[in-house]
Amino acid sequence: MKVYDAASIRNVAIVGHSGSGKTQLAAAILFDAGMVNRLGRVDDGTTVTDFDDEEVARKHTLSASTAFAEWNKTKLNLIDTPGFANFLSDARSALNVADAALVVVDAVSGVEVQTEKAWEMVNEYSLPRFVVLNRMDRERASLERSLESLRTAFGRAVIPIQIPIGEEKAFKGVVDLVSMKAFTFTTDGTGKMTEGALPGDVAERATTAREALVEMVAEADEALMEKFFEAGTLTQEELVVGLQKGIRAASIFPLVCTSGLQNIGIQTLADTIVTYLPSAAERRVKGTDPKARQEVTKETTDSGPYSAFVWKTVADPFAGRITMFRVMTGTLKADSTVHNQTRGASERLGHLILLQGKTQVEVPELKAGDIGAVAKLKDTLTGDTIAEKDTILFPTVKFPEPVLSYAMEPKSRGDEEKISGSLQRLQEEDPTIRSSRDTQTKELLLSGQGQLHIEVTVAKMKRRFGVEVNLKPPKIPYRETITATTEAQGRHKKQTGGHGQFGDCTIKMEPLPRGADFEFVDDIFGGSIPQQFRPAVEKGIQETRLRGYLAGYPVVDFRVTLIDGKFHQVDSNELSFKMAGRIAFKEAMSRARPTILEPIMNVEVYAPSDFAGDLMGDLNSRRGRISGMDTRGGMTVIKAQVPMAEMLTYEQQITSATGGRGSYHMEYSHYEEAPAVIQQKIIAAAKAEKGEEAEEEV
Ligand SMILES: Nc1nc2c(ncn2[C@@H]2O[C@H](COP(=O)(O)OP(=O)(O)OP(=O)(O)O)[C@@H](O)[C@H]2O)c(=O)[nH]1
Ligand SMILES: [Mg+2]
Repeated sequence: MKVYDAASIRNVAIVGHSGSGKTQLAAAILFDAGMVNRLGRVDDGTTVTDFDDEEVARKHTLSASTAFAEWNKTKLNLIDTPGFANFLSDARSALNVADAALVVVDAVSGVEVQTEKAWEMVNEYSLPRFVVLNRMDRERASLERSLESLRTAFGRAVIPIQIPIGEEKAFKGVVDLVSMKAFTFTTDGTGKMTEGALPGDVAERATTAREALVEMVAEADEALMEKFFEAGTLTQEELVVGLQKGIRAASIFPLVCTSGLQNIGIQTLADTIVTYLPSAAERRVKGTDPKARQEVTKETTDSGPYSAFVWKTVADPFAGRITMFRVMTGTLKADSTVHNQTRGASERLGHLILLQGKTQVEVPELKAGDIGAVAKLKDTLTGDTIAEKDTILFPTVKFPEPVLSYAMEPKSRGDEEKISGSLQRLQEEDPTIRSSRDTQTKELLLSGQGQLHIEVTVAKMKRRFGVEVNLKPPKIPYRETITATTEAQGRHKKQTGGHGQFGDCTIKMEPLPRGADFEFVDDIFGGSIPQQFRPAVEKGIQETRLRGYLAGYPVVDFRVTLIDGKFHQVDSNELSFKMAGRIAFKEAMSRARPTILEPIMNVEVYAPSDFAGDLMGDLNSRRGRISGMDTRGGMTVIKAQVPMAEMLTYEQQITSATGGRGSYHMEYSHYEEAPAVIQQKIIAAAKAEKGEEAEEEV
């Protein structure tokens, strides 16, 4: 593969709702460009970009991947991204290193939930974009209806620069409204294209559509507007230039028509990418000067200091770590040593590679604007800047916090270490998962963006690292506390033969505010307990309080004051006072009106306003307290505080209630006393579990 410079590179992220045909489109472009010798199909698991076992098995993209094609002397770097909500942060990472986006829309469904989310993300990065109206060959596919939904969602700047020839099953090509030429394709998947004059039945529609396009382009540019008024129309050249400008200014979103599966309209799409979308050279590279701590802007040129941004990492059990980056400035050379500016470490680059899905193609160097990869870096992770020392640092990407956790149980005993090892590797490639040990429940937790995300992570663990776990909803980390002040005495005494044991203490126990945990105050006046034994009383209480009183959860937010006690010259020792502490604690608890605390979450629900009523009703039934409501556009944000225990099944609920249009986020807020009925259930469950454990031990 030849090395390209920025002016002849187009970096394009393919985004959109799941199932709109992004992966299939990439497959068709790669086939038409001769990069692969057969047209890969998602349904056969033969596409370039869905190569991971999980992707093949599920027929969905779960992770962004890159491919490249040579088209009209230009290198197209295509980044295929997932459409599923759980994996959208990967689309964001891809957009971060792309110079333009193809927003793929299903011609039958029109705009869908993730189309809107993808669009918002493309806005975040202010990228020029095309709408690719795909699956035009399907029954009930319609340009008119889709355009209506697109314009409702994204405004009238969405405008066709092609119209289809033939409908549904008979879809066989497109009219390019700029050149007013017809391109028809064979339907055997080979993509053989014939260029010709307009068929009679579409000529009229094409003329009307072209007029609308010309007007839109003229509107977006003053100089063109004048020409348009003078001449009554625009020349083809003027139209091309006007479109190029309008696309860059995000004032025009051109729409093209395709069928990725039938390989129709794909070559015309590739032409459009080359003609209209910005080259990598147009990007202004932004970062901070690490020394001056000031923002710097640079041109994308291959001379001068090198810099690259790491946008993704893949944990391959065989090839090791694969680091994917975009060269931002300068030139990276194979077999050289580079500097990781983020970590202040040096890294040895081995082979530089281009990734055609999973296939690695070696190149001697990569120039500014290109996207490539390198294997086996030691310290470099996603978000890092590789750059000549102290020249530039790129902003890191913020990944979303996990919204859902499951508890993991190893299928075979002793696999814990393998689990954490493989999770650590997977975390490198997916910064949106977290694993942790709950200090209280002792469970190993896996947290992620949703149920599917967690399931896929577990499946990857099994396939790649051979580690199997069972998933179950996590235990709720309840706590116990007291509500009344009491005093109690604890006496431990054993005097049967030989050396005896004796310890005696009196404590005062009082409630403290939430979050205060546990305090121990030594308030003994005089020597009723010798100094050296007093810490033993505290130790005894500490150990017991962590084992709980009502249902086995730690007792928190109380103070114990040691006020009195007795000791024996010979029989008293540390152990005796520890025991005395325990007894006093239990005695005090029995009268301190203990109660159970449950964790409360701050929840934010985001959904189309039509669902607001239902969702609030549902939150109420989950013992939630609505604390605020806000509308943005057609969307409503509901804020509420809801007990964690009621949120375990929320993902399924919100997905089914809103047809996948709603999403939510939650984080821990505080602990609160659980209602009496709930407490009874918690206590009963704890007893049942204890019974089981006892049985197991037998
Ligand atoms: N009829 C028809 N089917 C298509 C077309 N493009 C894709 N498909 C089918 O639609 C399904 C989804 O296609 P994909 O390419 O996997 O869609 P995607 O957008 O990549 O989906 P995610 O990876 O989940 O985001 C597959 O069964 C494809 O065969 C098309 O142009 N026409
Ligand atoms: Mg896909």
